[in-house]
Amino acid sequence: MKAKGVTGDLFEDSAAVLPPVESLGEGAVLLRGFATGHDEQLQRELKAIAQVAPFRHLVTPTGQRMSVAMTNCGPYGWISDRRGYRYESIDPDSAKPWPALPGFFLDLAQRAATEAGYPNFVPDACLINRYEPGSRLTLHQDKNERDFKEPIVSVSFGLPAVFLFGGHARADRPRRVRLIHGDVAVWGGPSRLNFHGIAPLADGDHPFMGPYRINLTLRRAR
Ligand code: MD6
Ligand code: FE
Repeated sequence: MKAKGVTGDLFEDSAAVLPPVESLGEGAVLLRGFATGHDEQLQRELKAIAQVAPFRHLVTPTGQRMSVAMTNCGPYGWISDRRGYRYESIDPDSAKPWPALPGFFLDLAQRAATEAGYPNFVPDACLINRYEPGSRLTLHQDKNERDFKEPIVSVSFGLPAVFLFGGHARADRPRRVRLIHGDVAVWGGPSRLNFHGIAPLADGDHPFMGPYRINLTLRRAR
């Protein structure tokens, strides 16, 4: 077993020893560490958004409470309730529009999409997922958007997670990809409708995010 210590822990979470760009399949790419170096700004933006549109646990159409807490920013927000999954321009909890998409999020998403080969990405929705240890997201496809030719940009912060990346059928055995603070996955083309999910989050305390993983998924909803 590897000795643990301050440097050992840092190296385990270091992007430097892994390829900075890795293909996850046709049209899907992982940009390791692409979103690092903006921690203070990220903290400010998340706090401001959560003040207007607090994180909440949505229920699925079958009435299950999701273990991941969610909110949104941008013109459209993804929601789930007894009536189904959909995008709405008004936050059902506050009856107000979702908070504006920070320029910082837009810029990050457009730079990542361009890097991945999608230079004309203009997101109009940003779902913000907050995981705590034990939270998970079961295998699903993202198909509430209008145009599946548009990619998705997914940004990970805080605690590490295991991203499950399957195929076009729910039964296809998913590969497991570790995502850490600052990693960005861009997802489109032939893998746009692949099943994917997040394995139950392990215990941990991130030096910046505390006991949470935050994921931003920026999409073109309409
Ligand atoms: C998450 N992500 O990483 C959940 N969907 O917390 C997703 O469900 C997802 O990362 C589509 C494309 C990329 C993703
Ligand atoms: Fe998804």
